[in-house]
Amino acid sequence: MNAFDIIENESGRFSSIVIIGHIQPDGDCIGSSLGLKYLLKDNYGLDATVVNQRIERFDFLGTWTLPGNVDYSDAFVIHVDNSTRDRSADVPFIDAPAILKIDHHLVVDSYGTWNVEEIVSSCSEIIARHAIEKGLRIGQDAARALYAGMVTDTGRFAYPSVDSTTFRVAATLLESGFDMPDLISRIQVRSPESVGYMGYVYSSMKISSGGVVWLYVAQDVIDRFGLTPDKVSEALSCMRDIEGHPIQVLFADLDGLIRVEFRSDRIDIVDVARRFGGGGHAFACGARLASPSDIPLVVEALEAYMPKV
Ligand SMILES: [Mn+2]
Repeated sequence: MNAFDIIENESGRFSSIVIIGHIQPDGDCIGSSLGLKYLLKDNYGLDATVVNQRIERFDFLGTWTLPGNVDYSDAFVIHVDNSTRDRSADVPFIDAPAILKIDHHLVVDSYGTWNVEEIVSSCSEIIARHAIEKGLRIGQDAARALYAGMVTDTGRFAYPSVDSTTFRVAATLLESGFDMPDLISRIQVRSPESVGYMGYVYSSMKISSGGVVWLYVAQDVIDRFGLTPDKVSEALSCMRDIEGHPIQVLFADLDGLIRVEFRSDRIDIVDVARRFGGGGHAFACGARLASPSDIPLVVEALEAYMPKV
């Protein structure tokens, strides 16, 4: 079902439209939520409120409301890029009378009244493709936001999730005429602190005896470089480039727990994430640990998935 059919047919019965992303927002979360907001305004004259946590790097794409400021009692909620209800940027959304879930992660929690769940490269790709199939007008602001989501969630169109449809959708977005090189340079720009952190990552990451690349970013490091959670995750882009080591895992102190992010080059490791209470995609997933003493257990569990040579 086309997501815009659902919005067209159902949203008018409610006093507001609210678009929400997941906690610790990334480019796809911000891009898909703002891109959808612009599409609704340009094509239907609908004003939607976007709710996300702040992520400075994407401020140039638009404005949104911070969690905790929205009344959901008569809201039509569109939740984007979020697999499970507990990962929402604004958990009280679940009490809204109407929820449209649009997501591209493995399906574990169909929390919507309507669920548009497609396993493709990004949530932005779903929204853009539905808009194209529906014949909607895609203005430069919408195209730029959706393209930002696509380009960041695919590692610049390099991940295995990219297929020919991804490029067809991206091509249509480019036809709107937004300044693509300017967008890419805004996304790629790094602060001096961020470059310092990359230096730390390259000199501190480890390769276990079984070949898994891992790094634990403790609170003192986070403080030293002034890192937000999404900045911490940028370590993964350094860790995945080591020849012959297709599995990486990043541990970082976060809110009294240890956030774990798993990545692999086409090896299905999501069972390890699930074993430690997490989930996600086959090649990109996450979990939380209560204590650093569990780190060796996670690394050891991943070693069993390394290709045998
Ligand atoms: Mn995404």
